[in-house]
Amino acid sequence: MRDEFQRFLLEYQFGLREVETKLGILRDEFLQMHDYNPIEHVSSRVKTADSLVEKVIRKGVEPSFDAIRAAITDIAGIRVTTSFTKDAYRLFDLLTAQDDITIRAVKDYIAEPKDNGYKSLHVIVEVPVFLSTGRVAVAVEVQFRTIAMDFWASLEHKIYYKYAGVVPDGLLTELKDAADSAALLDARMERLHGQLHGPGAGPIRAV
Ligand code: 0O2
Repeated sequence: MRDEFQRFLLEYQFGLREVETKLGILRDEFLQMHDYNPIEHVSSRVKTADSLVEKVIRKGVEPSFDAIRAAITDIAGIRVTTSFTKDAYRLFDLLTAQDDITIRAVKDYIAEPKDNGYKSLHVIVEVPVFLSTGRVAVAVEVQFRTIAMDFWASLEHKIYYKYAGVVPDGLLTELKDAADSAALLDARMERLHGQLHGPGAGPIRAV
């Protein structure tokens, strides 16, 4: 059972590697062709066994590999941090347009931020992984966000855990204000960047 579980998680490790490679290729191509790096930072993780078991129980998922595969879509997760909002969308477009990638779900919290101020573009993709036993489609959650959105989300996450989910109202209001300031900063930086590189240049030009 333990071996089977390790193998199950290994598939997600491989899925991450595939998507990381795709993002790395896009970044290197942009650097080479346009002297521009659209990606500030990429981080990835496979959920720990404990955290996966906790989520399976919390969501009432049947404890079988097939049921977990179908219901828990963030076992493999990648976070792509960009300088500008336009880069987040452009990278999303370039990744999801690849013909071996299948989109399972999209949540655009940049266009429609959560009530607490959270912004990020989430996509669950399926990427093929070729094992000795054949091809498997592995779900990977990719979150695209700017540095400002990421800064806010990291702090909010820490506060949320510090208060065990029951954050005082005053702090919630401050967090929402901070999210609004981060959004203004994003807009301002993108405008300045546009001025520097000429109208319509955009952070990433079409390939
Ligand atoms: P971790 O440790 O980052 O993995 P799900 O619970 O995933 O089945 P949900 O909540 O509808 O379904 O998914 P959603 O909205 O796509 O959010 C999933 C992830 O987005 C979270 O994963 C966080 O990483 C991030 N996220 C979503 N909302 C917030 C928010 O309000 N604040 C912050 N800081 N991050 C958020 P996990 O599993 O919660 O955590």
